[in-house]
Order: sequence, then C-alpha cells, then structure tokens
Amino acid sequence: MTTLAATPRADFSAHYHALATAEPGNLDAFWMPFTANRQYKQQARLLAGAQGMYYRSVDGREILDGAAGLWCCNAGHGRDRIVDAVSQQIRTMDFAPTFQMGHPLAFVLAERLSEIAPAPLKHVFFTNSGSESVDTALKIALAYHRIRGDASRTRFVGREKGYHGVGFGGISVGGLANNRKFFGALLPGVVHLRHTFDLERNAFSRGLPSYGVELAEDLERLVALHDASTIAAVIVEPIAGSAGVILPPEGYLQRLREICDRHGILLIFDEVITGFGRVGKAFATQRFGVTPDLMTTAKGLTNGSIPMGAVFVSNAIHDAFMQGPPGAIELFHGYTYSGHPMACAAAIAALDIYREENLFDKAISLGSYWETALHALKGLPNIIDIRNFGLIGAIELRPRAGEVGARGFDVFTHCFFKQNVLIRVTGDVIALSPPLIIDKPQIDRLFQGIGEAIAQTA
Ligand code: PXG
Ligand code: PLP
Repeated sequence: MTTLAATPRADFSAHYHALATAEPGNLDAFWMPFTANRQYKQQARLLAGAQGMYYRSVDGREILDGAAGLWCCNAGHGRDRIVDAVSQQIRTMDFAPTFQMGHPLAFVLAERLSEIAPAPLKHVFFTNSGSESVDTALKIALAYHRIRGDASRTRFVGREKGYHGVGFGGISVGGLANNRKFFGALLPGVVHLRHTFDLERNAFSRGLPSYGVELAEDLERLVALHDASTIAAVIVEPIAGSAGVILPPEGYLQRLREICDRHGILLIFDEVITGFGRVGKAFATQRFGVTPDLMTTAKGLTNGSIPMGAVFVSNAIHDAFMQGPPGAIELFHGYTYSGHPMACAAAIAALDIYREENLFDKAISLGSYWETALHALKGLPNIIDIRNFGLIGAIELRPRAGEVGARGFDVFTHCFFKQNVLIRVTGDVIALSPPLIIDKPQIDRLFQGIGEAIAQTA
C-alpha cells in the first residue's frame, strides 16, 4: 500500500483549556437531546474525563458514576483494552462496507455474541443504536410473517410506559405520551398493553413485585379484539428503564410468552438497558428464564465506547429468510455502519473484559448489598417508593404540587455539584445503574451522597 503524506494531528488543546477553566464558550449551537436547553445553558454540567468508576468534571472534581454514563459503561470508563482495540483498528482499517462485502471482525463479533445469547437466538444483525435495533426488529417481524405467507400479521403490540428509542417505529410501539404526542399519527396498527406499575400494591417491594401477573392477560383482550391473525409481534422491555424502572411482576413475562405462543405472535424483548450484565446474566432473558424470538440491544455492547446496536434473531426466523434463489438478497435492510470495524473492535474488547472479570455475575453477587443499601434510604422525606433488581435501583419522590419533576431535578443537580455523584433522573424518579465494577465502599458513598441530597433538597 502506498503511504499517504502525513497530515497534522488533531489538536483539541484550545477546547481543553476552555474546559479546564470551566469557560466553555458559546453553548448555543449544540441543540442538546432530551435536555432543557435554556435551563442547562444557564449552568452547564460538563464532564471532561472518565476513568474506572469516576468522571472528572471540567472544574476538576471526581464524580462517582451512579449511572454508567447513560446505562452503558458496564465495565467502567477508560478501559485500556477497548482503547487499544479501537486505536489499532482505526489504524489498520477505518471503514469497510458490509453490503455485499465484509471484514473479519464483524463475523468474529457475531459469533462471540451468539455464544453468550440463549438458544435459539443465534443470529445477529448489527445496527448503530438502540433505536435502530428496535426499527430493525420490527421490520424483521413483519417481513418474517410475510415471507411465510402470513402477510395479514401487520399489527404491533407495545405497552404503556414503554420506551423503545426515538425512531418512528420505536415511538409508535412506545408508551410515553411526551415522546409521541408531538409527532403526528405514527405507525398505523399499533395497540398497547396496560403497564404494570402499581404503587398501591407493590410500593417498597424488594426485587420483583408480587402483584400484577394478571396484567399479562391484557394481551388476550387485544387478541380477542383484533384477532391473532392480524398481530405480528409484541414488544416489551423485560424491565422498563426510561419510564422510571418498572419491574415485571413475578410470572408476568412467562405469561406473555405463553399467550404469544398460543397465538403465533412473535415476542420481542428490548434489552437495550438490561443487556450485558445489568441484571446478573448476559441478558435479562436468561435471568428470567423466558426467551423471546427477537432481542434488541445496544449500549453495553461496546461498553458505551463506540455507538453500536445488535438485534438477536432466533434460528427459526433467520432460517425462514434463507430461502429462494441463492443470489437473492434475503432482507432489504441495513445501515451504512452496520458492523462498523471500530465498533466491532470495541465490542470484542468489551466482551473480553466482561468475561475475564466475570462482570455478568456482579449484579447477583453484589445484588443483596445493593438492595440493602438502597432500601436503607426509606424514611427520608418524600420518598414514596424504592425499587431494585440486579444492579438497578430506583427511588421515587413525591412530586411537588404543580411542579412535576422539580424535586427530582433539584436532587440531581445537588448530587452533581455538591455530592460529586452522577445519577439519572426522569421526572421525580432517581434511576441508578452503576458500572458493574462498583465496590461496596463506592455503593455506600453513592447512597450517602444521594441520601444527603434528598435530605437537603427534597
Ligand atoms: N430501547 C430501550 C429499552 C432503551 O432503554 C432505546 C431503546 C434507544 O436506544 P438509543 O441508543 O437509540 O438511545 C433505549 C435507550 C434513561 C435513558 O435515562 C434511557 C435510554 C436512553 C437515554 C436515557 O432512562 N434508553
Ligand atoms: N440518506 C441518504 C441520502 C443516503 O445516501 C443514505 C445512505 O446511503 C442514508 C440516508 C442512510 O444512512 P445510513 O445508512 O448511515 O443510515
């Protein structure tokens, strides 16, 4: 290969100077996602570095990460193995097409993923995000029925309070009003199951709530109304994350699976948050002992380092497509960056770390310590519920009258500026999902900071 003339190295030093002095300059151009932009830009919360369990803020404070970034950095930050894999890959080959071409790492990664997925989810389609994974899974479900001659199955069943990303497919099957109401008529033919959130019967449960298995029967109601012959798939999060951590009642997911099987309806688990060790196994499907037909993932796949998603597909669905003339394209779908070499390198390195450090076990081995420390906050002012499963925690605060979300936001900013702790807040629910490398003293410190923040602001 000919060597190209050397080009100057990227130089970010001017920006880092601005960051280090907490004078970031003009913040106006960046329209931030899911952010109160005008409020944020009054008092920016800027992160400039990350290592292990900690972020470093632009003013040099060490911030304990109680959120794994945004539910993604399960092995903690700045992992050398990932850094090396990505740097080596970008030098070796920056990009390779995967439409009618290929490169070895995509095949290696798919194989590695199929090894940790439960049977029969042994095929993998690559995307770049959770939203794209959801769109991909919905499209595969529709196309599957059609190629089998069952083309009347076009309807999707989502669930109230579900979050499946922000594509048109995802917001259509999703069940959060704010994410839907601004965006028109959405996908036609989508109906929703009732959600399983029940503070009256289940408040302060430890682990899965006892009440609500009967809510799975809501699927029978939808089948009776629309007929199974019109329904392609049901999509749910095994644990709803974005809506504020809503856990499945004992037996609920099993019941959904049974009803889907009875009616030939595909079951899709959206494991964008629950995948890659968050609940004590590689995937929640393994922890709950209920296997879907399709499973969507992203986030922890690369430890959050490079954007990537993956859809796991059952052998039966995959094989149904592998028919017809051998030269025919089996699925007219894909992204320019499906199986991007850097993302593959990052994901393989992340899987190596997860395996070598047994990180998928951590949410079980640390689970009871986590649960005890979290529930010890009960009794602080305005806490109306505490929920936990694996290394997930939620603290629900009573909304201030006429000001939903204000109490949660105050706790969040107090945690960041005064307690040096990063948490995630949706409305008045504090959601916690630390990197799986967290230790017991760090768990103590996390809850000490949160407890202090609640005591002082809530
Ligand atoms: N499905 C589920 C279940 C998710 O949780 C997505 C799809 C979309 O993934 P992308 O990569 O397109 O964002 C998600 C993402 C939060 C929070 O604080 C949750 C998500 C994203 C950002 C914030 O709850 N989940
Ligand atoms: N828009 C245009 C004009 C394109 O050419 C393409 C891809 O070739 C896309 C959108 C889709 O981009 P991506 O494959 O990165 O999702």
